[in-house]
Amino acid sequence: MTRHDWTLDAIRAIHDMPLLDLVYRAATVHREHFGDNKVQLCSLLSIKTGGCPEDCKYCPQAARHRTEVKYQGLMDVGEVLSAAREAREAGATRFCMGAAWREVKDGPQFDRVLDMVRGVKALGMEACCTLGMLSDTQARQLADAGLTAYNHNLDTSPEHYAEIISTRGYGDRLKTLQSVRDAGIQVCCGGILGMGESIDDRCSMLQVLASMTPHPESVPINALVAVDGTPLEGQERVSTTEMVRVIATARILMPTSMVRLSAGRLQMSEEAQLLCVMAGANSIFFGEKLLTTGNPEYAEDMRLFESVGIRPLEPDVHAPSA
Ligand code: SAM
Ligand code: DTB
Ligand code: SF4
Repeated sequence: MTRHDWTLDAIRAIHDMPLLDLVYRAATVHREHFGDNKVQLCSLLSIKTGGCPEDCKYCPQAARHRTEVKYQGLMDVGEVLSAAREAREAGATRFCMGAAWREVKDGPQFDRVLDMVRGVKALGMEACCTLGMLSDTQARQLADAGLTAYNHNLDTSPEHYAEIISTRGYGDRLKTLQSVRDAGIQVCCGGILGMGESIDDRCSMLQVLASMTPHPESVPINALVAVDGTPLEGQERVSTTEMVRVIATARILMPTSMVRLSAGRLQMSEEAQLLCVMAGANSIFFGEKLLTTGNPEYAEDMRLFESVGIRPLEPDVHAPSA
């Protein structure tokens, strides 16, 4: 039975349990619902990079931050599909395309993204996009093109949001997520740890996610990658135990969701990553780059997983909008 009515106190009590009890409980829930040693391999490509008008304090792609990110306009369909083919050969079952846009604008660029989605689906992979805010109609067009999932993160709690982003509100995020859900596309929604938020903020964000009906099918948990030139450049790195606590709590609250250990793996030891997997993470981004920052080497990831008997998950051919 999945629940959608968790109180903040109940979530905080889970989050604060002695670590061994917490990981044991999360691993038990994980085993009940998945019972395998599989991790989903997702590939990520930045199809439009930098120059974003938003002011997200963590993001190297915001035009107003002086970072080393180079602007790159929307890629061609052919280029994107050859990257997707390569990712499939390396074992990816999901191909995610990210654009540094505030929102989707109708026109030739959106039409090109729709072609990319059709192309990725034709390769037999799950297709995912993260393009900023969407209207109901745009969400339906993406669904018609065969999009499996749409990534749109809450990033932090409703209480902490204004500290991080001023150019849009929490309500805008929730509205896009509803358009995605209404269009029959799977929801991929999570957040970032290490942006100066309190433990209550982390629990509050998890409460918003767990109150969605149904729960988001995938929940990315990112550790802030503090990039030079962004307002959060000096933030201290989030500790392994803090990551593990949030991943384990997410697993307990949302037992059937894929919990993705997303940004920040390059800064973690192999053991720390395995702890996250033991606490219920069952999906990662692989490949040497996330959108603009580094990620562990593919061969290193494969060697690690093989050495501990973790296998890649097969593609979900029964995904709702497949
Ligand atoms: N522009 C779209 C949007 O904001 O929804 C899509 C792309 S945006 C880069 C996707 C997500 O990447 C953000 O919501 C945030 O959670 C994550 N992200 C961006 N920069 C990050 C960083 N430095 N560290 C960790 N996660 C980050
Ligand atoms: C998500 O939650 N994490 C990914 C994906 N969704 C799009 C992005 C991480 C970006 C990390 C910073 C960068 O590489 O630019
Ligand atoms: Fe733009 Fe997305 Fe980066 Fe915010 S997170 S600045 S919306 S690319």
